[in-house]
Amino acid sequence: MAAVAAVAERRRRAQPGMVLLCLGACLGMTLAVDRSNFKTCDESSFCKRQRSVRPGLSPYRALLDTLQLGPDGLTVHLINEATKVLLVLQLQGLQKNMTRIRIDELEPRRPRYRVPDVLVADPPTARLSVSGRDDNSVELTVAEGPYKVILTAQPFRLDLLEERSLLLSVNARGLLHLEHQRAPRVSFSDKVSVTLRSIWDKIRSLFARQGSKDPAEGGGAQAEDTAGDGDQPQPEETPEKAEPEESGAWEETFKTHSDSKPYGPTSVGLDFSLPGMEHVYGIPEHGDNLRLKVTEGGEPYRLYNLDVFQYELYNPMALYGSVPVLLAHSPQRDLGIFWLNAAETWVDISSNTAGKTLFGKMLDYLQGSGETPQTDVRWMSESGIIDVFLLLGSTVTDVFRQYASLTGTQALPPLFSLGYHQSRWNYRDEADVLDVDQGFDDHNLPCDVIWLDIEHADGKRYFTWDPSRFPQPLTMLDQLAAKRRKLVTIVDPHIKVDSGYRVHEELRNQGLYVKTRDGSDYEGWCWPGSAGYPDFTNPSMRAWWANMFSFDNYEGSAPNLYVWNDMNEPSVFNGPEVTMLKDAQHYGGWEHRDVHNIYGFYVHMATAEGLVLRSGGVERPFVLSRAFFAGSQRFGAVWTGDNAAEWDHLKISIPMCLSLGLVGLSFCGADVGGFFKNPEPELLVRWYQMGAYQPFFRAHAHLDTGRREPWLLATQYHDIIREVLNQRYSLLPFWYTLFYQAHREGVPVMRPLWVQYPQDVTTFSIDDQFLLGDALLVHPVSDAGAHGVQVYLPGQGEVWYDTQSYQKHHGPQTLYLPVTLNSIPVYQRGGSIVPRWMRVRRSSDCMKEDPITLFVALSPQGTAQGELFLDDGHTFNYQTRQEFLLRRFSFSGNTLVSSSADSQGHFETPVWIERVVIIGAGKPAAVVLHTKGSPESRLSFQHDPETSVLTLRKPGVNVASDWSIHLR
Ligand code: MIG
Repeated sequence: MAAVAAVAERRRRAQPGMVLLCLGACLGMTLAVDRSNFKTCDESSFCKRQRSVRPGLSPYRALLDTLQLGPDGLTVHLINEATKVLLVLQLQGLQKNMTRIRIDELEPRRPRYRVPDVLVADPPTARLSVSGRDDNSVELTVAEGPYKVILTAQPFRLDLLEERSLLLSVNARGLLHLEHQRAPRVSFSDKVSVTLRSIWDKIRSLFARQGSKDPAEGGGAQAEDTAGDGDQPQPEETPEKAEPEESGAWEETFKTHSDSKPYGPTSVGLDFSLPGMEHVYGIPEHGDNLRLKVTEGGEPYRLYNLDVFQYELYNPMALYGSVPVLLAHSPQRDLGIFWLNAAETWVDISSNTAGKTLFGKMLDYLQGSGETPQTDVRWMSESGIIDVFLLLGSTVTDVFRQYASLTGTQALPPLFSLGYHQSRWNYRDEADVLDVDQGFDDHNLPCDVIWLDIEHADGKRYFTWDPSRFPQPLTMLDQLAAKRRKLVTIVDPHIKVDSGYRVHEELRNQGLYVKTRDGSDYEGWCWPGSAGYPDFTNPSMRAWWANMFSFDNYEGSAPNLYVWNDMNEPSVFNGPEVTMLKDAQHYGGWEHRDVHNIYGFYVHMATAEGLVLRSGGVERPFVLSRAFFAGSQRFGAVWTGDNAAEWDHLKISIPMCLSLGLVGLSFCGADVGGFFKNPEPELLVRWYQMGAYQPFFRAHAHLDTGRREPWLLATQYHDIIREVLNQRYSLLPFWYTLFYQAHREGVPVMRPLWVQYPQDVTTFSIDDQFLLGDALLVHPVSDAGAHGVQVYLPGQGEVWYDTQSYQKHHGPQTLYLPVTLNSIPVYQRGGSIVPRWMRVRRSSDCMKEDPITLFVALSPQGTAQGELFLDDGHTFNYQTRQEFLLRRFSFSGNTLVSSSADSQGHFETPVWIERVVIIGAGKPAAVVLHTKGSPESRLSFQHDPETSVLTLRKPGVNVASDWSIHLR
């Protein structure tokens, strides 16, 4: 019952009256979010104001006589004809087929936030030149790009064209809406006048009903002081001058919380039209399908990092992380839109074909009468500037690379972190941890990491240990190290306000906490009770934090201890929507409003830096984070938060992780087993089978659930779990290589089918299966009592081999496959080569020098290719000293060749090739091995005519060497 009490306490603090609901949920009723805790677009005043701007003629006009063209791109002023407020547009052609557009106020009263630290560098520009001009437009040509930009002055719009086809238009619907900063109507330092003002506003708005003017614009341009010096604007005391303004513009309340909005309305919005596009993806994190839905008429997708208690599926509500990147796909083309803004953001999607039946669309097509399909995307953010990158493809891989060139690629994880992680809230004490550790050995199951949740710390004071339960952490860590296993401890960003706690004392004394509007330390309610929130947007704070992970500062930590950042949205139990007040103050004078979505990114960044620092820059970090933003892939892994032991939650882990992979965050997983509630054995087994084929593989559970270490299942399930853990561990060389490719090229590890089969319309909405790299197709089983699944095998002329039976199937086809509880369908594509470690041991560290078996699956043409990346598995030496191997294996003309795919890399390793399994091969008369400098030798082999599997025994060559094997 401790758990119920803990959660109940949390709910009590957050929302009195929620206790009953939680108790009900904890007792096993269907879980559901309390939606009233979170804003709808209508309840978020800027979203409502933005959305009330209707498509039509834009009030903005580009002043072509202000146009300037320089090496850094083009600038031109835009005027809002209604308010006469001037904006400045900066347009840059970027190398690699991208365009960047920034729009800001020409003379802002106060500078607007520009998101730092997300871009890895200033993106190299490509020269723009004017290639045409008339009274109302300018045509620009991008030096290295195949595309042109046409700027139309009135109404303002931009069109990006390649050859004669229109790729994308900006402001074609006229939804550009930038709320310029204006003088406040009344003093906000005087609460009385605030109250008076709101009464006044109400009276005025009653009288103003007849007025036809857009109230959001307020006509206040002449009245306001635009000579801002960048400091706090001086409020005016002239309510007489005030025009009616929509409620929420200067002050906003939600439930019991009020947001003082000292700078007034500052939101930005803009639309993008994508002709020819019917399928859009991305903008995680949502508990929703992979393919985004049309939102017009409903709620837009919301991006606002929130700790959503018992989140519901299949809706556009915001969750823990935000990546403002959208991908558009058609059989002809792929595009991306990266909206670099860290404030609360909403995304509306509309389509001219939505609502049309497939039949209707076909009729249109046959009669040639239909419009071209088109998707329109509208972005709305509460503050900041408009800063958007248009990633023009043309292929989806190009889009991945373009985005990676801006925000970086997935950090190369330490090998161990690709193994299996055993977590729960909480392992009680040291003995419990060591028992669990021993349990894996006793049951002959591999495991790399055991996790400790918040109860391990002394009174939720992170960086400390509960003295009675964890009196000897170093001894415990040593014992795990002897098993070649790791420990992860949780370190959350809420710091207990306690004068006896060194972390708090230092942060307070150094002024490193987030501040309230009036400059005192902001305090919120969280696990430790009253807590301060370190201001991670401050570089000095991050440096201080990173330093806390040194072995001296974090007492009881050791090199095999890694870290987990939770609650970094940030979660504040008694804050609005369970997060921080938007008018809280950050480093540089920015409001929390401006930086909200990037807070968690910085926590993750500083923690990862800490782990690098503690080893003097030698060891690669592993940090799991719940909140994230664009670029978080550089710092480690993320997970999908507090899911539930329900079949729908098992299903949704596929589109949730696929969406993250599409926008760069490959290292994604969901709590195996489901966080809330107790899974029935079948669900737990199916979840292991799913999790084993997802990038981050961790079982985790709520404090209040029953224990569920795998051996606690009835014995009939043990072999099944062992089998699936073995499959995971055998595939580690493959996973590791996929992560290296993600790290090097920015391509996702776990991929939607359409990424590999961009022409195949059937793949565009598939949510229940996925690819690992381009080699394995996984169709997990996510229905209770399933006897079979419908598997879609894509690809004209492709063949797929069942990895269990080696049965061969031709694509494209939908195959009904009977299933038992023992396994899930996994296929290897003919044409791929997958490396495996066939002897599963206690942990990945025990296996990393084991010999490799190559699984060569032949295409119908008798060819196959694959890669293998190897290094020491844990340091940066692959980067700093080029100590790695990237091997390429390719099979054609009955010959398998091993060569180096990167001659820069050198790595001495005992790893050798112990076997080659060729799937789809005939029986050769002889098999001959050639290596440099030694005479050719014959290999023994075995051929199974039933399955067409040819097994070559003991080539015995070192994995670093060049060799070839010939089938004669
Ligand atoms: O408010 O640390 O998502 O994985 O076990 C709950 C306790 C706080 C939420 C995390 C979950 C973790 C739990 N945390």
